[in-house]
Amino acid sequence: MDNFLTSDAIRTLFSQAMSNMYQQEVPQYGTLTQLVTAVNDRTLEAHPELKNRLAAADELSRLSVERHGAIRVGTAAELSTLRQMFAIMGMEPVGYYDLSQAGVPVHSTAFRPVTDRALRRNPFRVFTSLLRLELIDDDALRARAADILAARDIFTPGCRALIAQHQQQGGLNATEAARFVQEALETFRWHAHTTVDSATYRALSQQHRLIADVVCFRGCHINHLTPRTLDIDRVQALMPSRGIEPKMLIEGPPQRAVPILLRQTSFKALEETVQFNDGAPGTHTARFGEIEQRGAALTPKGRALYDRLLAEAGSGSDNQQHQQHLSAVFSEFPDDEQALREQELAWFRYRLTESGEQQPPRAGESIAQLLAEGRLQAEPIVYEDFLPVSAAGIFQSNLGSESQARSAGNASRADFEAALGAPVQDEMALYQQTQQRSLTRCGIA
Ligand code: OOG
Ligand code: NI
Repeated sequence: MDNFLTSDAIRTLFSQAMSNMYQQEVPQYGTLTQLVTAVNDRTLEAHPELKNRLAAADELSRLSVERHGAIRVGTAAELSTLRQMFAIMGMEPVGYYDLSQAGVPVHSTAFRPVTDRALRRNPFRVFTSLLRLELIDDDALRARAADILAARDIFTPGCRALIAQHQQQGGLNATEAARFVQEALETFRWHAHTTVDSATYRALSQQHRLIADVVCFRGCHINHLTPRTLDIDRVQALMPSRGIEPKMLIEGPPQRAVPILLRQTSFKALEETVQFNDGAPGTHTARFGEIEQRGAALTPKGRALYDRLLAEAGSGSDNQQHQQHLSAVFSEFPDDEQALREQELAWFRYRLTESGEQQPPRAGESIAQLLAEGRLQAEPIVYEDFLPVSAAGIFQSNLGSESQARSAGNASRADFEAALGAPVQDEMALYQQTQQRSLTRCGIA
């Protein structure tokens, strides 16, 4: 009756609008997406079985929309309004990431769809960081930064009005949704004029380049978008041939027969000209492009093994060597689906095969037995979240080598949730529920 658009449809409009805006603002991102498409096409051609598998899972259409982005905000009020804005697009805060351990003065969550259906429609997520001003050790500068942030409004009046309207009427029709997307986009647009003079910018930047990035602008510019690649190693290797400078290392686990979690790499943030409000010209380095390749979501046990092996492997300064070393260290991590399942290292989605439909599971029959008889199929659940060590690596690669170690602030999830105005969801609980629901649907208790 109300003709409201679904939140999935609004999220898709929004991610498309963001992608268009960012490709215009950062042409090198457009070049990266072209390279990704070329490599994806080649990979699909070379691996027809992969193409069939993706087509069967209805993933081929999802391939080109598989994107995430990232933003950084300065105040609790900004974070809480963002939560309400993203809710309209079916994106909820999932997970808590403490990056202060890695010398980055922020903590973060991911706004993302949470249901199977919504993830299938469009998995677009936004990695959202809140600056921790309390980690600035200079009192006067901290107060100055807080004043500057208090004086700005990163949301347009139109955006605020549409958020309120959505909350009152429970949805937005097509016209309202289109306006909402346009208004919301303004929050993430780049501004080449800073809100501060050059001296203030320099002072904040000397504390930490990230602080200047969050505090000195009118909005919280989107700092990267991330398409999905089917062959991250190849895109990393080919970036220079397209005039793109990749970061040193691919983050995350090594290449495997059964991919796990998330592998990511990016090109280095570009140095862009800005104008300070005292008229002085300068440059600012914040925006880049990234690619991702996702694999199986791990159980707490699998994740503990991943974290241990990753720490053991350490990091390197040459990607090929690093990947070889990672592969050697990760030989301890089982690399076939059956082992991952039997050792409860990864989450799985179960479905009945045709013969399983004809001869449904009976009480007392085990999952292993049903799988062996070909009545049940198991498929790893895709990891939909982020990795703090990888995220820190991405941040660091854009902060230059001079980034100072922070007094390692304690993880402060309670502070973050207070600022957000809501708890963040536990990603492990979401995966566990997805697995459990699939078993229930198969008639397995
Ligand atoms: C976010 C960096 C983290 C990822 O994909 O892990 C990130 C940022 O630079 O604001 O995007
Ligand atoms: Ni990212």
